[in-house]
Amino acid sequence: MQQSSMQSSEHDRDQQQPPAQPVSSTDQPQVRMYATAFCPYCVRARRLLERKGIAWEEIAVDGDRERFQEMTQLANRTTVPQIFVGDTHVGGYDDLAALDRAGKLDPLLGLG
Ligand SMILES: N[C@@H](CCC(=O)N[C@@H](CS)C(=O)NCC(=O)O)C(=O)O
Repeated sequence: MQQSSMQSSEHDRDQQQPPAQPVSSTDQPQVRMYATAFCPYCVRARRLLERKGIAWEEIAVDGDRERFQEMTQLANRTTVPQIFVGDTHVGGYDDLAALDRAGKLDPLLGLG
């Protein structure tokens, strides 16, 4: 499977591994997605972000209680995915897709 996101976890941080891909360019706000590996909404969100051709930071909350709590505090929601663009909390996949349908996602991502 092609991986276009950077997995972030305690293990990665301990290993001091460089990101697999650039997290953001100068023109684009940082995109962060709290997610689990196989949840269908996370898969859909990844596909949408891939279609946009952007890089994002993925924060794996599978079995990571601290990261999951961090997500619920930041998003005030307990479902995955939770997506942030810069300081803006977009929400889950449905919110991301709705923003795209409304033509508001590209400007938020600094595209076009
Ligand atoms: N409307 C939400 C649905 C997200 C959702 O239901 N995610 C599932 C995993 S695919 C989940 O977190 N379930 C746990 C729960 O409902 O507490 C979205 O589009 O992101």
